[in-house]
Order: sequence, then structure tokens, then C-alpha cells
Amino acid sequence: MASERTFIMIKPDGVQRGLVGEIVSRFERRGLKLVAMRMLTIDEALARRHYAAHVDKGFFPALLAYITSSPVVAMVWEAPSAISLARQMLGSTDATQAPGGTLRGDFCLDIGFNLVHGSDSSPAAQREIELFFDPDLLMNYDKDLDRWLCDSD
Ligand code: IDP
Ligand code: MG
Repeated sequence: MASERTFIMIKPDGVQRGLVGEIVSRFERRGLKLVAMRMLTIDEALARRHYAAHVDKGFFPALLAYITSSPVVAMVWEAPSAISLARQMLGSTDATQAPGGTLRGDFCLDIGFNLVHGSDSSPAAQREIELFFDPDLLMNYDKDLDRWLCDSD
């Protein structure tokens, strides 16, 4: 099955709470491949572009304040069906509805402060990856592990 890439971002609460290692580790252990990573503080212009679909929503001022409040860790992860897989690993947007075993279900209480962002579709993943990473920052490499994760025959 062809690999796809998804944009994952550890939000300010994840960095502040010291959960970067835990979150990265979950994606590594599941078998996704890390192909890009950077730390940055999101400014208002980038927040408005990243969350363009939400700028007219009532919660947007709170979302803007939250996402620009402290550094984030932006990443690109690769695997077959990486986009839906990562969304399952995150759990529902509203952490009170997220089952145990998901990141939000295990670590969050709130709909707003929900730890991690994950692209929700293929066009969104492409748009978000381009927004945060120049193409030369995306790594292409093989891991021997890959052949132990999916049967390629
Ligand atoms: P998602 O992150 O699960 O894809 P979206 O609906 O795309 O969820 O919303 C983007 C982000 O906006 C959420 O992750 C959360 O931080 C925030 N958000 C969404 N809905 C609410 C709300 O009703 N109140 C406060 N913040 C919200
Ligand atoms: Mg979303």
C-alpha cells in the first residue's frame, strides 16, 4: 500500500506539559516514519492560514490565543493511511469524548486544549505540510524496519 504523509503538531500545552517525548514515541512505536520536524512559535498570520476553516467560528479568538501562546513542535509522519491512522491515535477533538488509549483520551480534559493537531484529509495534509515546511526539509529515507511493518508481497 502506498505511503502517505500527514502533518502533526504538538500544540503549546503538549510542549509546556513535557509531553513531546511521549507523543513522538507513540507515533514511532506505531511504526510511522518521521520525515520532518521543527519547533516554532506560531504568529497570528500563520495561525489564520493554518486554521483558515475556523476563522469565523466563535471559538477562533480562544484558539488564536492558545496556538500562539507558546512554541509548538511541527512534524510530518509517513505511513500507509497515515492521515486516518493519526486521527485515530489523537481521538475526538473534544477530549471528554476521546477513548482511553488515544492521546487526547489519555492526557486531556478539554475541547480547546487538546494537545495535538492532525490533518483531517489528504488535501489538508498537503496544504498544512507546505505551510510549515519547505520541500527540502522533508526527508526521504528507508528504514530496515519498514519491511517488518507491512507485508509488501
Ligand atoms: P481537530 O483539531 O480535532 O481537527 P477542529 O474542529 O479542526 O478539531 O478544531 C481545531 C481546533 O480548534 C481544535 O483542535 C481545538 O483546539 C479548537 N476547538 C475546536 N472546537 C472548539 C470549541 O468548541 N471550543 C474551543 N476550542 C475548539
Ligand atoms: Mg481540524
